[in-house]
Amino acid sequence: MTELTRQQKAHELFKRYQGNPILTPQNWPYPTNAVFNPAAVKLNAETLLLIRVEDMRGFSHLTVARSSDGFTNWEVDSAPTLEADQNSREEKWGLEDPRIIWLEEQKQFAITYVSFSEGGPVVSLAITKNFKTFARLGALLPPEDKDACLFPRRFRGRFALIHRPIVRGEAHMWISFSPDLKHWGDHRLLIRTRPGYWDCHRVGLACQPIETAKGWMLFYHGVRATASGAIYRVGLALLDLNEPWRVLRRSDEWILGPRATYERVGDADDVVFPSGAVVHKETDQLNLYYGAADCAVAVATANLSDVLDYIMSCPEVKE
Ligand code: BMA
Repeated sequence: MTELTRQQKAHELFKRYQGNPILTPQNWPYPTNAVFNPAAVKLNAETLLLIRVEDMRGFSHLTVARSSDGFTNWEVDSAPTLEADQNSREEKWGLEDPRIIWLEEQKQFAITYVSFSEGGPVVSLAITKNFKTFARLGALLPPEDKDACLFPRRFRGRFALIHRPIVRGEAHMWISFSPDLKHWGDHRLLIRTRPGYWDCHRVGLACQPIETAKGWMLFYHGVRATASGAIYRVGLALLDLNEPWRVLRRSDEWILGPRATYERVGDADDVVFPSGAVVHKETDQLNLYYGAADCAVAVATANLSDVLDYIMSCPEVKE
């Protein structure tokens, strides 16, 4: 496949839902400034989004919205679902950008989210069965850290976490390991920013890792700083199924970038920020849920098999 054919394929992979944005502050049962960056899972045949909601102080909390088709008729919880604990220094300035996976061993959902602590943003973990009651397991690693998600199972006896610390101003994606979800170590660089490319300034995990026959499909956001601000776009990588610290493929080009007005204009212009995905195996459909311009929630769809074909046509990553 030539460069141009592949770029064309990347460009056509995802279709924006024609009813976008699917959720805005106008759909909310209480006053908010913005609703964006949702985690997504399937629960009881419904699509459940756990959405970042920013209040008029500029602090965020997380609220559930449910829909039977994943596009329309959202039922939004009438009050915040998971709020910052006002007595906790870890959660002083709110909760942001959740990701969710089903932890097979615990038979519970694991939510990793950003807590805005006095010392900067940290990644915290909460588990739940029903999105009504939550057990908070605390911060996982020191600040500054964001964009984290667990994998649904252990690898060689250890849980694995993808996250994005900022070290010396550099923002690469890392993977770390833990025997008990509390003590984390064996930190390894996973995906770096690429000088010259669209993802030269920052990279961070987008939605939860998606298991496929060929490996873990990983959507990530990449940032380029420009004279008029940052542009957040989305790229794709493939990780080894049994050794997810090994990156097999990575797209040269982005597969989704700000184009629609609701993505180009908002509280933060030119941002598409996926943080949840739902795969419908029966129809091969992948719904990618994303925050648009830090204001609203939107969705784009693709066939999972097309996304897999595309990533297999991308360059192999040499370690
Ligand atoms: C990142 C995060 C996201 C936000 C994005 C664009 O650093 O804080 O929550 O959507 O910036 O503003």
